[in-house]
This record gives sequence, structure tokens and C-alpha cells, in this order.
Amino acid sequence: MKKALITGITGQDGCYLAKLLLSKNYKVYGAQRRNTGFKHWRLEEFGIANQIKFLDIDLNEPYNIEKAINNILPDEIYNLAAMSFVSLSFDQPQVTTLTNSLGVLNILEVIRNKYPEIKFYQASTSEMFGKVTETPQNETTRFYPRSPYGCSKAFAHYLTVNYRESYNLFACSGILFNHESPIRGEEFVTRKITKGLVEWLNTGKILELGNLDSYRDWGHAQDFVKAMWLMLQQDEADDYVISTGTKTQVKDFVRKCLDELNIKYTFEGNEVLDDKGNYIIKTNPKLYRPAEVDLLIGDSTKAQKKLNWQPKHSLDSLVKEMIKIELKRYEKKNIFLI
Ligand code: NAP
Ligand code: F7E
Repeated sequence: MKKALITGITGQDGCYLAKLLLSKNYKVYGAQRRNTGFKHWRLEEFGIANQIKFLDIDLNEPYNIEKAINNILPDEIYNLAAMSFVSLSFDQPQVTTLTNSLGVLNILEVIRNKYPEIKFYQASTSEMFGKVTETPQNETTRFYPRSPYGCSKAFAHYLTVNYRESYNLFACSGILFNHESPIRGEEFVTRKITKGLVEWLNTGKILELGNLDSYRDWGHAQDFVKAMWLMLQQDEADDYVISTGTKTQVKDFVRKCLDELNIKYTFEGNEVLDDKGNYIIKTNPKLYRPAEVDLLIGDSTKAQKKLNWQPKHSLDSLVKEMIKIELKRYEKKNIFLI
């Protein structure tokens, strides 16, 4: 039985990855910052919380990382823990950098010094491309991050590559484009929109959003965690872009959700009204970022060829799934996600 340590087990990807690894008969160890049971809601919705062995690990504490690795001796480590909210990284650049950059160093140092046979996955991001220098973006596209988050992840990406090349570690960097799901954090725009529109439908509460003009390449988290696992099953470690290759404007994501909910609407600029002239969505300028990433669209040809990876979900099926679950959540019905 293989053993995997997943940092960020309480987040969206941690949950989908744990589910995948359990289905492959792994013993799954989940690193959480602190044992607050309420953070297990995703794992509980998936019905897998009781199959995971939890450990308290903060990435900013090198000693507790080392102690955990000593005890578990995992075959694979998936480092998904991060301060992952781009917007907040402008207000908390130091915490972002400590966790997302030095936290990765803390893990890599334990692997290099004590357990060089452990395979390591680093959760890198399309935010490193930022103000893109070519379209679509692939593994050789220059980085031009536009936020402390993007900068912190670029450091961690280069560190992962450097430790692989310097110490011959099996360390992979997955450059993942945006991926969503019904268990996406509520602060991210897709979940904020699906949840907010269902709330508007039931209460009339106006949804406030920021810049709807940017484009993202949105995939489904379930497809994307499969790529993480595949990277660590190869003969050689490498870096891969994981994306769907389709770009959608935030405004069009809003339209898809409104249509799915059968709401009649008109846009006035970036604001949305119903057929009686009531606001559904208003713009809040405070939600604009100091610097924006206007356009992301990934070219995952390398992953398709070398990992035999393909996304299975479409954006339309993702929207349908997110809305369906949001409606069930609102009605407090039982949710069977999987
Ligand atoms: P998420 O839902 O925000 O989860 C982040 C996880 O990191 C949470 O479990 C959080 O724990 C944990 N964490 C934060 N700071 C920590 C610290 N100092 N020590 C230990 N754990 C800490 O993120 P996600 O969407 O699952 O993404 C997973 C990873 O992929 C992240 O590294 C993210 O940056 C990266 N990524 C995500 C996307 C995407 O579109 N989802 C795309 C590219 C890359 P708490 O529950 O305690 O907060
Ligand atoms: O924003 C715009 C916002 O916060 C998407 C993280 O998982 O993916 C994610 O980062 C777009 C941006 O995701 C609101 O300005 C408008 O243009 O959902 P988001 P993100 O910033 O792309 C990457 C790949 C990661 O690695 C990150 O960890 O939507 N937007 N109005 C808004 N965004 C938010 N959050 N809230 C709004 O009200």
C-alpha cells in the first residue's frame, strides 16, 4: 500500500485528490494547520473524512514538517497548501510569501537532506504567467506575475525545478490553470457567482462583483487532481501545464449561470438587472485588484502527450453541477457529490 502525504487537505484540491488516492488504495495522510473539525466539511460531504489520517502541520514550521515526514515515511508528497486567494495576497504579501515560497523550501529541505527517494508534487499556477507574453501559455512561456501570490508561486516553481536538477529529486511542478467545483472556496469568483445567484433567487440579496472583463481557462478540479497523480507515476520528473484550452470571460460565466437558473436578465455595463428592473449584480470597485491578469488560456499538449491526460468535464457541465449542488445546499438537502 502506497503512502501519500497531502498538505492542504482541507482545501478543494486536497479533497478531490484524497478521494482519488483512496480509490487507488493509498494510505492518505492529510496535513491541516490545526485540528478544527469544521474545516472537514468538504471531506465529510465526500464521505471520506474518516478514511484520512490527519496531522497538524503548518508549512511555516520546519520542525513539524520534518517530524511528520519522519513518522509517516510517505512515498509521495503533494504540496497543495497555500495562501491561494490572489486578491488577499495584495493585503497579506508577507504571509503569502512565507507559506507559498518558504513553506515549499521547508518541505524540499527535508526531502533533500533525509528522504531523497520521496516523490514531490508542487502546486504551481497559471498566475505565474500573469501579464501574458504569449497566447496560449505553455511550459516555456515567460513568467510575468501580477500579484504577490503569483510572485510567491514563481519562487516555489523555480525552487522545485532547482532541487530536481541540483539534487536529482523526483520533484514535479504542475502549472495548473483555474479549476473549480461545487466545493470551491466561496471567495473565488465561480463559487461566489453560483452561490450568490441562488441566494438572490431566494432572498433578492444583490450580488457584488468586481472586474467581469478578464478571461480565464476554467477546468474541473476532479480532472486536474488526476494530472497531479499522473505526474508522480512517470519514469522521470518534469513540469506540466494543465488546462482545458478554452477561455471564457467572467461576464460569460455569469451569463451561463443566469441561464442555468432560468433567470431573465439584461446587462447594463457590468451590472445585471432582472426583467422587472431589480438589481441582481452590482459592481463594487473595491473588488477590483491593484493589478489584474486579463487573459489566461493554457496549452496542455505536453500533458496530453506524455501523461495521456485529457479533461473530461466541459465548462457547461461544470456550471450545471455547481448550480445543482448550490440549490441543494440552499434547500439544506442531502448532498451526494460523488
Ligand atoms: P484552497 O481551497 O484555498 O486550499 C488551500 C489549503 O492550504 C487549505 O487546506 C489551507 O488550510 C491550507 N493552508 C493555507 N496556509 C497554510 C499553512 N500556512 N500551513 C498549512 N496549510 C495551509 O486551494 P485549492 O484551490 O485547493 O488549491 C490547492 C493548491 O493549488 C494551492 O496551492 C493553490 O495555490 C494551487 N492552485 C490552485 C488553483 C485553482 O484554480 N484551484 C490553480 C492553480 C494552483 P485552511 O483550511 O486551514 O485554510
Ligand atoms: O478570480 C475576477 C477577478 O479569485 C477570477 C486561484 O485559485 O486561480 C485562482 O485565482 C477573476 C479575476 O481566481 C470578483 O478579478 C470579479 O479576474 O476566482 P478568482 P484567480 O484570481 O484567477 C489561479 C489559477 C490560482 O492559482 C489561485 O489560487 O474574477 N472577479 N469579481 C472576482 N474575483 C473574486 N474572487 N471575487 C469577485 O467578486
